[in-house]
Amino acid sequence: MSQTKLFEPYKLGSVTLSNRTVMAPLTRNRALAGLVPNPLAIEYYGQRASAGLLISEATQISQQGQGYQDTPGIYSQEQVAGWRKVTDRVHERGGHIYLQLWHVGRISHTDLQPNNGAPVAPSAIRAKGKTFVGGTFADVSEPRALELSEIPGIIDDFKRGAANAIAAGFDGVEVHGANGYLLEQFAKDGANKRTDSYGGSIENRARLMLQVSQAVAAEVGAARTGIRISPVTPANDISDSNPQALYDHIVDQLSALKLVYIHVVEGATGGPRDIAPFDYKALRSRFKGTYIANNGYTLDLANKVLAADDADLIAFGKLFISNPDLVERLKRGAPLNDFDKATFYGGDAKGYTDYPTLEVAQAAQ
Ligand code: 8OZ
Repeated sequence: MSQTKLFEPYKLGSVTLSNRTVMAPLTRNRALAGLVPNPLAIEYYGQRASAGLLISEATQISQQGQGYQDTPGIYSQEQVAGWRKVTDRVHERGGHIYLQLWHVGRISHTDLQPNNGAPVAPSAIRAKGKTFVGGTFADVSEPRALELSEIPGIIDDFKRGAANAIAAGFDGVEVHGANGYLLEQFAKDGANKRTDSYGGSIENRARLMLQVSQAVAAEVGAARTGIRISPVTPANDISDSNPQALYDHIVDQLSALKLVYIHVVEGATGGPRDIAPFDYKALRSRFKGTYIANNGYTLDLANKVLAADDADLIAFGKLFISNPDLVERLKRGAPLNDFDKATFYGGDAKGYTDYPTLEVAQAAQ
């Protein structure tokens, strides 16, 4: 079995990635006033530019799309200017970076919403779960069901976010269609009880995710538009009665839209890969573009999956938090730094920009 494919270049749309690792989108809650990226983010992403592709932390497309404190946005010119410094640094270091476009839907709190209103959702069903707001964990708020007349505005917000991301220098965008947020809330029947053209059948429930994907692709080009999906994750209290049929349909349509990639969270996000039976190879063969595999990957599993041609790229999350030079460490079979969960969400440079590279760690010995 080839042990080297992970470190071979890969052509993604119009850019050539230096290897097949991807830094997964990772929420870090360190944005500053105006929800502008923290200047530390320039260093944080820059330190990790040897990944084949970086995907930014989830970034809300509107105030309504925010669900946690201190997450960055991509709807104001100040936010665009802040992100520009990040993309410039990544490009200076030879890397590539996509921005993840996010609307949380019902996973939010009135304290974060415009005029302290209710978060929006396909249906007025409150998720069992917490968000982080005002420095503490709080139950998510009771949402209200979106009016049919509001849906075009949400699609427009995604389009604006995509255009802003390109203006900020990103190489492309990833639609956040995963982890129990708005687009997955529409797609899955545990959260969507609508009786209009966005509810009921698989076609109707998938409609918003596909319309957003199409609109974003029309705005910035399908060759710069990817999407993240999580067919069986229970994250944020989401569920569906027939995920295989749902995602077979979604992925057929995404392939027809010629999106550059699907980024698939296999299993429970950040948890067991085998939480529910699901045929990921069916998605792989239905989708003509690039397949990025994610969730719980080790070097061994990455090598196996690439050798079997079951994925094109492998996304690593937590390992990239604690190892800025993850690619070099994997190449050398070097030990990896442990991650500190206490500094994942919020805070300063500690647990953010201070994880040592192999070189620094060895010099300090
Ligand atoms: C962890 C904490 C808050 C948000 C996701 C954007 O799961 C997230 C997220 C992760 O996709």
